[in-house]
Amino acid sequence: MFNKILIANRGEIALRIIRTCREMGIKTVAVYSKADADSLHVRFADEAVCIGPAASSESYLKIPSIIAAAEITNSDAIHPGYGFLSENAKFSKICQENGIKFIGALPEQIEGMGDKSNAKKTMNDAGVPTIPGSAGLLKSLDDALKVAKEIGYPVIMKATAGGGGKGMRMCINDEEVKTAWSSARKEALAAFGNDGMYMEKFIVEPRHIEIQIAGDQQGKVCHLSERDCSVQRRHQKLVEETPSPFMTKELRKKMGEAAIKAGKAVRYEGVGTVEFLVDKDRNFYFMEMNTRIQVEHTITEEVINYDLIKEQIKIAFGIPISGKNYEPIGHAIQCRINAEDPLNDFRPSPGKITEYHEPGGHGIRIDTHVYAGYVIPPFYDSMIAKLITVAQTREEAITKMERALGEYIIEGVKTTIPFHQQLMKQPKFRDGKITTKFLEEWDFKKDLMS
Ligand code: MV4
Repeated sequence: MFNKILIANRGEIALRIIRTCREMGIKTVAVYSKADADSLHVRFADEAVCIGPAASSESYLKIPSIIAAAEITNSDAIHPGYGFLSENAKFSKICQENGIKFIGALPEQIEGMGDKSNAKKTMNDAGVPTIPGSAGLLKSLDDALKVAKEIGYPVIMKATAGGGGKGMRMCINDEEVKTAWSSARKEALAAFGNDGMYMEKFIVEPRHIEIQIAGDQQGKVCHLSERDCSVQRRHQKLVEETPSPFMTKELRKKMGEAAIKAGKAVRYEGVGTVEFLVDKDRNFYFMEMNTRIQVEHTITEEVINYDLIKEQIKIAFGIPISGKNYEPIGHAIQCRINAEDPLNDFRPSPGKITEYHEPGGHGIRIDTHVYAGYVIPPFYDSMIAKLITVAQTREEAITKMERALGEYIIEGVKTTIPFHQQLMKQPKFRDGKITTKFLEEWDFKKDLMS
């Protein structure tokens, strides 16, 4: 097994990885910016190296500093966590060239899936259902208008380098396609340095359901069931759950098989996620493939009783997976606790946590790096904890979540706890009638202030 792993990340995920390494008898190296000198990941790792100033671009994203830290500490692998360098093909390649195992996807897999139009073509060729639309990139405005006429309005224009909604436009007529053709390309060029666009039929009020997969170096791929991430605000997930309240045994089998096909098509190594859009008639379509461990991996771990970080490390070392597909047992829900003010457009609320008390008891899991007296720096993302409840049924998991949210004390900063408390009471949420449009339609400010 690996002797020592460097963790190129911070916050709760750095701690999460350190914990599994300790259980596996693997030594750990933390890297940190000057703003994170007092962080728990620095204290809990066996060694720690300061890699630069607070700005991510000068620390957690600075490839030469991270490689240098790996070399001076004699680390034989790097775990990138999520965000930062986790889906950076260049970094994966540089690790490879320096004889350091990157615990994540191969450079060509990251690159292939990072270009969305290319990823869609790969999946379509492999027999994974995709949304009707342009065959590859749009060549001109006339081409865009022609495709729109063929598939019929509404359509959606997407940036091939996009994801997360940037450079994406829904259009209901020729006029909107004309406007989008220039504005979306401009936005994509500014954001990604790439203005390639493709077009699809617009799926009305879809659900976002993703399938967790694992693939090994021997070419075996299995699926670890689904997560429903339909509760999102401006493409930021707020709540995730598994199983999906919309899932049926038959649909899980079909989506699981499609996800395995997707993994096999790129000879996927490691754990990954295949995201699908699911329409009201339970037609499902490939959307994107994520080649990293995700924030919401926790809920899958709870319902299949399986440490996904351990699996990543084993696969990276060359150990074959069992190849068994998993069905969820029970129900798990995760609420993302962010240091944000839900009454003020979810504006970040960094600063000192003056009081802190965590909920506990049966069926509660909290993944966090914060504690009483911790100062949340303003430089990084605002997620400060993941609160996960596990129970036999969805109803019980929701009840447990309400109980846990009520016990959670975080003072000194604004958090999303009150938002989640209101959400858990919403009849539509309780009935599982959630699509990606749910948060747009719910006037949560009114409920938060009453
Ligand atoms: C769509 C769609 C409807 N129809 N594609 C949003 C982010 C990007 N990954 C893809 N997205 C969407 N693509 C078609 N053909 C609706 C969305 C979408 C969405 C998808 C998943 C979760 C939340 C969403 C919120 C708004 C729009």
